[in-house]
Amino acid sequence: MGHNTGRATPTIAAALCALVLWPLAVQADDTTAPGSNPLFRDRFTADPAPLVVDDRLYLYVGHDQARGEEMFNMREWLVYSTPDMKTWTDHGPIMNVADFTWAKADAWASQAIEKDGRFWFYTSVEHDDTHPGKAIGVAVSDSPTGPFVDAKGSALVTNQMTPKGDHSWEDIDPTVFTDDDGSTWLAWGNRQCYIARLKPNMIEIDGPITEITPPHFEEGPWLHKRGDTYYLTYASLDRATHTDERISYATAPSIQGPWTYRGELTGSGKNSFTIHPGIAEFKGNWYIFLHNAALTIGDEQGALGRRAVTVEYLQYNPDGTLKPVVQTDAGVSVPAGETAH
Ligand code: FUB
Repeated sequence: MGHNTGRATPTIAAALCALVLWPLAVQADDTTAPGSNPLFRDRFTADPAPLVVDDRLYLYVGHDQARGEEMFNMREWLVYSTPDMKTWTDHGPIMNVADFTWAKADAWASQAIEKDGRFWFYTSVEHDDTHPGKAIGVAVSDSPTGPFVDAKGSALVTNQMTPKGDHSWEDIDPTVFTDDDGSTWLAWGNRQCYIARLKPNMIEIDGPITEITPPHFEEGPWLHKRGDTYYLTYASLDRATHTDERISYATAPSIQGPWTYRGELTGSGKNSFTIHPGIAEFKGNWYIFLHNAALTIGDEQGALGRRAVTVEYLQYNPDGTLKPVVQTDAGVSVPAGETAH
């Protein structure tokens, strides 16, 4: 063996040591080990949004069926769940774009939360020609696995409600967060980032829509809180230096800000222009779900619309800032803190 070159005979201690370390090395290199990336390999998935309910973590994703030259072909959302971040149950589709009668295409990014015993699913779609452009819909279910039904019968946010933006896909990528006082907030956007409070009925905006666009904001905001600190994590694009999105974040002492930019958290997703964060604490660890385009299925290779969701540990410094995250093949198949890729 190459690593023994120069030694006449390995000692028994060295041999025992190698035997003890060998399973770890194999696990780190084994890209099929439970918890390794990408999480789901039989279809293309994007825009992961975790939700913890009791002792399971549910993961909502968009299903991309793009082929050939198509960029995206997303018509439905799927949900998976896990009790341990290693074994996943496929619960299938929870909703189709057609279930929003006023929408005509594009099952883009979403997030579900639980409130008052029901599950509320906020998502991005293309509105029909009565309100041209992207829009945000809200659906509801009594179960995290659906089925979800349109809760409002019309869009919660349309392109016309945010006149500042000069493009039609400004109103996408909702993130929803319930604060300690019980108020629930919706943030969203592309190029501009907005936040608004929701009424207790969860299907109407309550008060003003406020712009909170942090530096290099592109899309995909995600709100969460740890201790006294609020986090706004998002897909960023510094056009002066990068060609693909990365993840950046800001923090604040309250949901209403002020937000302080904290810099980049990740690099770009492999082969992918987009990247999209979803964050949750589950059974004592924090996780950040992302996507890249490293998966190949048959002839269909990773590309703009052929993405696959991944997960990494999310770790905090003592001052509450986030440790840089690297997208790895090993994912959470190895314990937190190990660096195997
Ligand atoms: O998956 C469609 C769109 O691409 C999402 O809404 C964005 O966040 C980006 O990931």
